Amino acid sequence: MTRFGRYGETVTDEAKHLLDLTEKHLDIGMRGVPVGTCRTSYVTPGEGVHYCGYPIAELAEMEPEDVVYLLFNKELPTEKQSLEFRQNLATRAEMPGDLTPIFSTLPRDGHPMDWLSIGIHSLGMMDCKNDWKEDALNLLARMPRLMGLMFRYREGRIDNIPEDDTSLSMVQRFTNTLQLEVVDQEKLAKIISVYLVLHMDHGGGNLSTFVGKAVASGHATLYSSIASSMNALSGPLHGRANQSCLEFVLRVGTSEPEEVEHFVRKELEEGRPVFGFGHAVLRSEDPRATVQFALGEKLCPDDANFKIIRTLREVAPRVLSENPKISNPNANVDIASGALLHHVGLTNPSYYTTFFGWARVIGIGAQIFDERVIMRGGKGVPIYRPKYIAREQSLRHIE
Ligand code: CMX
Repeated sequence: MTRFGRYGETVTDEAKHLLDLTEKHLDIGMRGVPVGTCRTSYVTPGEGVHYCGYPIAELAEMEPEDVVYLLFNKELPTEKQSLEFRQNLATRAEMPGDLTPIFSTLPRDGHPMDWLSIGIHSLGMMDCKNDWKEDALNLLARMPRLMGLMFRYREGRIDNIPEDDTSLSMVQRFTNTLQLEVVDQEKLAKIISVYLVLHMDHGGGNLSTFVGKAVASGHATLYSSIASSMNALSGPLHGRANQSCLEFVLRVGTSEPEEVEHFVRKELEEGRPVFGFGHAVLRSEDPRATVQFALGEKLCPDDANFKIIRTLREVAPRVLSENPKISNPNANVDIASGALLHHVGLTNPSYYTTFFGWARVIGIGAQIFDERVIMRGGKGVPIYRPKYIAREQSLRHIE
């Protein structure tokens, strides 16, 4: 019997309550219902996400390229493998065509996630190998340039865009294309690097990953599948929560504990969520939040927004704990990422989900590759077809 996970559960242990399916499992968005297996990552209530067995806190400061290698190869690279992998990515990085005619006609006030989805679709129309791994690696190698170009076209900064130096790291290629003037480039690179590693993967069943794998199961292209994932990620209940979180922090506007507590209580009284707190699976502070708080203490302890989230971290869990319905009153990943990005000059929260999307292209790409090429002895998972049970309305004309 296959054993997996640090706690040595068996696949059968995990799946056994499939046998106990009852009506209470229906019309709940499949929450918690096992439907497959995942080779890249899993989430535990105590330690959060693990990539290929490594708790995320152990990986956070690594180079993103090495973590990409881990997700695709299920082991960390040696120094030699790391170097060869970077060289390999560099050979894939050149854009397969010109995005100018596409990006110059998109509405600038359209949401950046819609731009990202269109950008990924466009890359797929320009060059698709119809090979799951090749396409996943090509796409992730082209993402830094795509992201940088997208920001520049949206902002109308289309003159003198630097050439893409493919020998640079993924993060440097993005910052090199973006050319933000006012910031400390080293800090910017560090914050994006940690952000990317923390957000690459989060188990198999989150909405965007599930959607990407479902679309791929019908043998749509890798690019169409991942563009669909990005559309799923753009929803305010999913990836766009990180945008809402910084908007929330900006609304708090003070780091004075009593005033913050007053603000939090008022939000709850008026039926609004306290953003950046709570989680569907975790039952302690998300280690991805802990890592970002530590990074903020190092890089920007006196930043006004960082001071707000530091106070929120002290105050909100205590207030939220007063409601016994709330399973986890602690900070989640979104509490800190916005404040850090804002500090280094990425001040428009509507962009934040695109960073999340950039990171997830990697984990979702690796999961699609596993499902299409590795699972079921190489046959791949069949086309998704869950069962919906007929309700009385759909049976109306049957006597
Ligand atoms: N503020 C206000 N109410 C909250 C809350 C919060 N931070 N966290 C939980 N609750 C409420 C839920 O809305 C739910 O209320 P109802 O029973 O009226 O529906 C109740 O407490 C129980 O919720 P739960 O079982 O503890 O958590 P859920 O799995 O239902 O929800 C989440 C998880 C993240 C949607 C929720 O905690 C929330 O809305 N948080 C604020 C928004 C946020 O920060 N989102 C980013 C999530 C990041 C991530 O997923 O990694």
